[in-house]
Amino acid sequence: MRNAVQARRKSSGFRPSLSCLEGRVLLSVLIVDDDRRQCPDALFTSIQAAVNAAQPNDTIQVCPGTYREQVKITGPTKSGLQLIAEDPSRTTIQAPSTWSTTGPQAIVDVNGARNVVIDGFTIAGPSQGIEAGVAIENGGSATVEDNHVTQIHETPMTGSSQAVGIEVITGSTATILSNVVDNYQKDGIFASDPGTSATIRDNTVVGIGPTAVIGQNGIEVSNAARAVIDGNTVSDNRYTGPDYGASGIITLTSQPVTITNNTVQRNDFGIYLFGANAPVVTGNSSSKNTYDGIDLVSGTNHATVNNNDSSKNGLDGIFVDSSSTNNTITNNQLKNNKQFDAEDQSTGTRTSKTANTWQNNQGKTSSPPGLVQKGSDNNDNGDNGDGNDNGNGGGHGRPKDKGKGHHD
Ligand SMILES: [Ca+2]
Repeated sequence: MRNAVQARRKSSGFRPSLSCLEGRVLLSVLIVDDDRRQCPDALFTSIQAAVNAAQPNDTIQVCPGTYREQVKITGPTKSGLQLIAEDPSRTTIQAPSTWSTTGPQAIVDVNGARNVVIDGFTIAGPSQGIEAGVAIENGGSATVEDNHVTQIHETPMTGSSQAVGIEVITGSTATILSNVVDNYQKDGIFASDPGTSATIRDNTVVGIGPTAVIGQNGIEVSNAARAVIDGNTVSDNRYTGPDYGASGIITLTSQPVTITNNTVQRNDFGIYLFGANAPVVTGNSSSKNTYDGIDLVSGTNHATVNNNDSSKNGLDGIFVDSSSTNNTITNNQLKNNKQFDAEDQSTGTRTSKTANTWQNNQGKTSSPPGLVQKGSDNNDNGDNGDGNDNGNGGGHGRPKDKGKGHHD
């Protein structure tokens, strides 16, 4: 293993060289400790100093401490770097007092470097003008795993849409796995722009609860990004101001998005598909949201929505607007939703003269009638299950949702 101290000592008898290995790469572990208490032999006291010294594919082991700095991992000479801490509760990268004059004000910024790993940190604001806890940008790629990304906001929190926990933008790729993201300003996790692709799995994303300051979203995919969103728990994104709502999971992209096995609760909208093309929404639980559990709106077409549980929402279990057609909605469990378990405002030649196919959905109330059936374990003595006794669903005060890129 290359020793960085020896590499600098020309008097040393052994002077390691990478070039003589001809195609093989000798990997280093660069050790960082802010105060050299946990790791007395650490060569570096700042993470950025270790990044600057690292060769591609090196490991940077960060010992417990608080690192008040911006970490910039820029360009192909930093590809493959692995920044590893053992325990987020003991190792914090704190927003710096001054930011780099170039690039986004992100605490950790992966800019064009590929196959970077960020694992095991607390990454924390707040800071004025902050854009992200972690940014992957300009064609970079990274795995962001087992971190706690928190307080990515200004002080006091403002209505500015720029601050998000983790962002994947400008044609970048990321796997975002098993992080806790909370106390963010606009979004917990944000993927955007053509060529961007994100796998967002097993994260816990928690908004600040009811607020009139900003319409938050837990996970947002927009502007031609694609994403797999699986196994996350997303809650407490609620906007109490006028005109807009906040979402647990929102897609504003026509690129493929798969939303599976998430638990989404206590948001304004649970899962909100806006102009989506052939999204797959399967196996999610969406409950206790202010408005709807699942929305298909603004020309969401060819969606597959099946085996979801949508219950105890303030308006509908599943809502489809008049512009969303050719969707297939099957085998969902829709219970105890205050307005309708299922509502479809489209018109066409499919189920109940809507433009969509509804089959084997269990519920009690729908508009128009016939979108749901009562389950065999349901002993209510009602009629055929259409339960259309709650009005026509128009004018019920459902606000628009609003993504990061949608300004007032
Ligand atoms: Ca330390």
